[in-house]
Amino acid sequence: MDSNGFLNSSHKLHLLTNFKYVDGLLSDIESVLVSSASKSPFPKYRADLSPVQMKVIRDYIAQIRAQMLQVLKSQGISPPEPDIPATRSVRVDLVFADIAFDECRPDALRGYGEVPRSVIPELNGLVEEMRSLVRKVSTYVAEDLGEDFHERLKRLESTGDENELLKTLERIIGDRGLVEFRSALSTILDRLELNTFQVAVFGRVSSGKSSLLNHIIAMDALPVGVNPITAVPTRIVHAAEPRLRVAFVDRKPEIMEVARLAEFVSEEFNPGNRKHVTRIVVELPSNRLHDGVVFVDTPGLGSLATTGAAETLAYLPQCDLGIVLVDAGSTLTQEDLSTVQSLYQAAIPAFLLLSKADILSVEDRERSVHYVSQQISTQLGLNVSVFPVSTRGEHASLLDGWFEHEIQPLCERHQELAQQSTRRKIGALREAVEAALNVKLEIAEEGPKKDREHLRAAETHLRSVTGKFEEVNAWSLRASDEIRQLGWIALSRAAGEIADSWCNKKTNVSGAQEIVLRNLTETAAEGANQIFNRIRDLAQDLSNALVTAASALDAKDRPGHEDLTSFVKELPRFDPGPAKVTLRRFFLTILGRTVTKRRVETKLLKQIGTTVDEAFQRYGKMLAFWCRRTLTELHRQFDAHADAYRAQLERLTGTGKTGAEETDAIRHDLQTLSELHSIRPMHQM
Ligand SMILES: Nc1nc2c(ncn2[C@@H]2O[C@H](COP(=O)(O)OP(=O)(O)OP(=O)(O)O)[C@@H](O)[C@H]2O)c(=O)[nH]1
Ligand SMILES: [Mg+2]
Repeated sequence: MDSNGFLNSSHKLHLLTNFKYVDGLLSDIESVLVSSASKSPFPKYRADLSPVQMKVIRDYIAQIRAQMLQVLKSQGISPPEPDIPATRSVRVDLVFADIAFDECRPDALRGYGEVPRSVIPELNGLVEEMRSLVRKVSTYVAEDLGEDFHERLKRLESTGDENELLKTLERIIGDRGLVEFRSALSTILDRLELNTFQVAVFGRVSSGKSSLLNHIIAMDALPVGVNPITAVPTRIVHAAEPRLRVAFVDRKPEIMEVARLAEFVSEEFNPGNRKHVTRIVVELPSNRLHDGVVFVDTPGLGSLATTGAAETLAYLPQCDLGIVLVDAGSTLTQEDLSTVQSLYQAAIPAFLLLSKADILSVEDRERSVHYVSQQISTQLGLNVSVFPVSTRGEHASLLDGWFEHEIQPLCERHQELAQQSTRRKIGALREAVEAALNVKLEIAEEGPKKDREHLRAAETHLRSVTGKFEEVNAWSLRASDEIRQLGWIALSRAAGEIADSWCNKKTNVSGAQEIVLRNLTETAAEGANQIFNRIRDLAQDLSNALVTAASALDAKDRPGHEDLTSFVKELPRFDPGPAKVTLRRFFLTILGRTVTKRRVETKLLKQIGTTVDEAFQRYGKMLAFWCRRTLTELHRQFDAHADAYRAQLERLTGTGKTGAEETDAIRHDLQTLSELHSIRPMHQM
């Protein structure tokens, strides 16, 4: 200590170090106190402290801390600022939790002996459920907390009655820990916030999607170019000031200038979405965005497509109106047809635009429009409106005219429908929350259910089908990959059939062409049907499990039997490409079938080997997209019900206790909800 009564810097450091150590010990004691009150199933300490003792210990801890601070202050020592963000620490722990659950997979257990086959689906399901929960917490922590439900609701003041009920639901979900309803609430808020009528633009790479949207919003906001450009779906919405919102898988969303869009959206600066962007929203003060319209620019489809194409396909069923662009300078492909078909199957109205119409003469334009309409009608049996458009010079009036006459009126009408649909969703959420509260109350009053067997069975059933997702996903990706190699098998089959008929002197030249095409199509269809059946079976199993759970719980939002299978929609068509063969029957057929077959095979390989191989490669890729899209959609639809059922089942079969205070609070919540009569679910409207 110097003559002024102050310690030197080494003394101060020593003091600070020891105080920090003591504070660490006090934190340990605090965690002992917390743990004796915690609901951990693996408590470390026996709860031998009385509530009074705990309180007194806490008070002493507070006093020791206050005095340490006092001493430090008197010596002019300021405690250092913490530099580890709590969110980071929580997320690191969650990563380890995720790994630990993954280590419980049947595969990982094999090292300790064979796992009985009958247990595997349930075990897989258990791991899947646990990891999904861990991931949900992690995503929640990564979200910008400023973007929390509460804040979002505050910004939605104008939604009137619905807002009041939503606020109440948000509070109850938070207060009562009903985390299973967070995703439903989030979906409703998404819809309300975007107030959405989502008009999405689809089409092959470089068909002019981004240019079209730039013209509509009268701003060069989206990057355009000749190579594949757009890599991440981009939403464009109206706002008073221009700004860009980018959300990421692994960190908080960022707000920035619209000029930085290309850094996140383009294949050049964000190849394969390396920056892990989950959502891009461009806010612009454009007049055409006024009526709650959201335009969505999507990554291009087709053989040149980037990884973003899978995301485009996954997003497709969610839009309200689809615009499919076909470059006037190229021909209509199978891919274009299948995009139109997917929209139709998802009951989404579609327009087909012949883009870059400026490169065609007026007559050619008309001819092309006629040709495209006819192709769609003959190949898909659909009537889709086709319009020529352009973004160049005076030709842009085509695009403006189409937008004013076709799109604006639809947007206006749709707003009413969107509002009705949101009201129904809010009503359904309210019912589900009420059901959860009633169960909590029932358990508190009467204790856990006695006849738990059928509840447990429903729980196990749900878990086992959840486990099948992983299995079917891996299997179907492998199967679509195998289809890519089937080209030569199809040709070999065709060669065998041609050889047979030649040796029997039956087939003429045109017959060979027909045999080849039939074999190519049949081989592709066999592989594809296997995949289709397996995924449809899964959908059926999932539906059954949901129905079992719903009836065990006597739930009102019971899904129909057909519900999930209807998401397994028709497979993409196989397109053999220009597989034209010219074969002439030769006299060596007298040498027998084997020689003839080999000879035909060689000819086929030479003439169409590459084309066929490419066709199967392409088809395999399309099927892999289809599988991913279908399974993602199934998972989403399944979880929409299953999350709430699992939580209810767990409540009914678990050992959780509810205190008297909590019971009163639940009663009060139920009362508040019943007083808010303004929103009634669908079946009561
Ligand atoms: N002649 C003509 N060219 C156009 C028109 N619209 C777009 N282009 C050109 O077509 C190319 C591709 O345009 P983009 O708007 O980037 O196409 P995209 O469909 O968004 O492409 P991806 O994002 O890669 O899928 C660019 O070179 C544009 O200049 C048009 O109306 N007429
Ligand atoms: Mg683009």
